[in-house]
Amino acid sequence: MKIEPKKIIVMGLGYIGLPTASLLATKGNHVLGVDINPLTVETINRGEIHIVEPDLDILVRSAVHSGNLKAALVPEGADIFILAVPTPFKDDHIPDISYIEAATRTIAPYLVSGNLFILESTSPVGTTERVRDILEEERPDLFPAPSKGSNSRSVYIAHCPERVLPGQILRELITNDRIIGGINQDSREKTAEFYRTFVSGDVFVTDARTAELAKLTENAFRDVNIAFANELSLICDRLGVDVWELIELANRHPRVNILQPGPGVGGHCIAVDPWFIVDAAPEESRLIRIAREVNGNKPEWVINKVKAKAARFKNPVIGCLGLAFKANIDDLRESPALDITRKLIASGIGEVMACEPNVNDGFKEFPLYDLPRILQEADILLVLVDHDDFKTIDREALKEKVVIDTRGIWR
Ligand code: SAJ
Repeated sequence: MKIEPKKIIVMGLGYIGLPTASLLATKGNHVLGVDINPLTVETINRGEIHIVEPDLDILVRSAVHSGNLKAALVPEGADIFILAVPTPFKDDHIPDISYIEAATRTIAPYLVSGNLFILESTSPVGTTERVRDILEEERPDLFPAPSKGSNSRSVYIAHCPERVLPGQILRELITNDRIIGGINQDSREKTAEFYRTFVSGDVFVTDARTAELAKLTENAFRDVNIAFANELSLICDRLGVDVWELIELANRHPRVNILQPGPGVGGHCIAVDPWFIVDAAPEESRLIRIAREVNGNKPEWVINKVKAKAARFKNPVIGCLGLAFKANIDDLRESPALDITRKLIASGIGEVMACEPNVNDGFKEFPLYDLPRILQEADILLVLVDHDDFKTIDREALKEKVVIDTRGIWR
């Protein structure tokens, strides 16, 4: 079956919007990516990228050179509008959907009957309905009277949460199953039809609220499971048991699959999204809240470990290995490794030398050192990220050093 190319607007050219826009463009669609940052727009229009993700540079270059991907500061008329703007939280962990609201209002004047409006941003429950209400308020002409039935709306609105893993975005954009939460039956079907043009995974349809909560649930599930591993690491430390060996052995049980402890949970998703559930149902979300607290407190525990070891030295050199929020990426957002390193520097308990092989000259907050130099000079080595670069070092270099390995890579 030949698929008709569509004109598509993607609002927000970040870690989700840019790969999505580029992929859709390489499938023959005419895509305009819209971002409020002029530098981002200029960079993409040159066929370059402003974020690091494997193979994204190649995809963007080819999409821009084919003429199917352009970037701009303002949208225009199209068949399909996709929102991929951030949903951070405010103080007290209250979700901030203002970027979604603003992008919805920006798009409203360009909508015509038959358009598809898709919210991909991770969203608190009720956000898709809020989007519908904003569009109805801004464009009553597009929403026929209720007497004509709930399926007679002439703009189709759905939530289709992104689920891709940073580091594997391009593959997962195609292979992951997708959940479509339509505001009504027609919206579900139209949106599912569109995703089936470029997704090889299964596409499931449901209502908008279920789709919203499904995405939050996936990340809360992972957070709770990492919290279990992090709590075990504290218990093991107290009882003198090697947590890595313990988990390896327990995982030999056919129905046990414990995740790995670390210095805390970072990134812009797992450390954020569970709060959207807690905010919506605080009395019921006791386990989810506690898990967030367990993971949130882990950096402080690591810092106290380092302080206890440092007390044995006079002005020790502390080598912090890794700043990214997880292995083999350059992303520093909500990174516990960065948080710990900053606090160790501020504490003045010794000289801190940090190493992050995936970050280049752009990082100016404090000096970075290469791994051999740190291995030579540090009294205390603190492993914060399980980058491949750190795994292969000669164990001889660790002799005479105090090692605090929060990721268990040097066992
Ligand atoms: N982590 C551990 N131990 C583990 C696994 C992870 O400490 O066993 C830590 C990592 O080091 C990192 C944090 O958790 O600091 C999060 O890393 P991650 O790889 O678990 O997840 P993200 O944040 O990169 O991506 C998640 C994914 N969600 C799930 O796996 C349920 C991804 O599929 C989502 O699309 C993404 O959040 C998102 O955008 O919501």
